[in-house]
Amino acid sequence: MTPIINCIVNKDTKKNPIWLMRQAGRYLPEFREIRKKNQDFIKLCLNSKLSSEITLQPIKRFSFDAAIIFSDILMVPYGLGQPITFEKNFGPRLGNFEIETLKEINEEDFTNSLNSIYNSISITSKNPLIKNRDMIGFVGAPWTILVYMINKISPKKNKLSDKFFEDNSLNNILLNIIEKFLKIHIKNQVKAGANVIQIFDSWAGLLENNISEFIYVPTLKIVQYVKTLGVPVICFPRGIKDYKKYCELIKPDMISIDYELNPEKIIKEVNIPIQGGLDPKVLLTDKGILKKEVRKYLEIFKDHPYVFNLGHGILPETKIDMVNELIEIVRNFK
Ligand code: 1CP
Repeated sequence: MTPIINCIVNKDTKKNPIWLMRQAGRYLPEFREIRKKNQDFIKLCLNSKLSSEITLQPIKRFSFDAAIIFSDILMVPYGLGQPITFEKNFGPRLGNFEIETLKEINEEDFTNSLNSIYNSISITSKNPLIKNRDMIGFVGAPWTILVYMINKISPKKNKLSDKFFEDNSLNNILLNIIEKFLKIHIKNQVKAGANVIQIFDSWAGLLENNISEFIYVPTLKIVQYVKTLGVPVICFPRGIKDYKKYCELIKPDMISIDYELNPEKIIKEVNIPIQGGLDPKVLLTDKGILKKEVRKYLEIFKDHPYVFNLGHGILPETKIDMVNELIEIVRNFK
């Protein structure tokens, strides 16, 4: 059994598997090397050979227990025909779309436009390096995808505009379309060889009201769908205020926690396997602080099925040496 499945299915507490969110990314010199020659980020995500190579980079270097496919949550809006570019030091910038055009997109068109991602999963999952490791596929949660599609840039630079909730009928039509294609995207990834699905709700914490309408109801539909495919689903509702309620309503197979959440509180509140938590900024400090902080999580979760991970993506300025140290601490803990 692969490490994450073992943790989820057998509730094994003897070992803590480890992987890091955004492990295939900018803190790696070998990634930056490829990125320099491939300025168009979308094209890079759609290059099966390079995407597979990037996915395997952190496995080769650190021997993590899971690989996560190099792609992006915003490939779904791209597959729906919404223009999108990634600008240096700015992030994603999305263009306009016509709801009537979106309504006409069918499964085949969508799948064709993202086929190279599925191909990349297929190539990667057959690589000998993935033997005995998990191959994680992923999507953004409906709410987070809606935020990017409507807001068109990262909301952290702009908060959510007041206009966001102005046209709720548009939001609802769009949510239905997003749900439909997230399911297709998940199904295609599983068919290609993903054995775990993670749902990133990076902007869950932005929502003060209407949490049921925009988070619980649509996410539950996606989670239930993943379960019908027979693969476990990990949810990461970053910044959500009430993790307990989220877990009770959504029932993911594993909950990934953000760094603002008190780990001593969550362990009393939920009884499903837990992942993550460590503040990625701790990797920018020194080895003494790192050891103390990492051991804090390992101690708290020592009798609970726990996958070691961060409480958000690894930062681009992270030093390789600190990642090596982190792995050392986790692997030598038990
Ligand atoms: O070189 C570069 O500039 C590209 C940086 C980069 C990378 C390496 C982006 C742009 N996306 C990715 C890959 C990526 N994105 C992965 C690959 C696998 C891995 O984790 O190793 C994954 C899982 C994602 C998921 C993703 N994309 C999320 C959810 C996780 C999170 O960090 O909250 C989000 C919000 C995005 C959108 C996105 N992609 C990239 C940027 C700069 C952003 C915007 C982030 C923001 O709005 O703040």
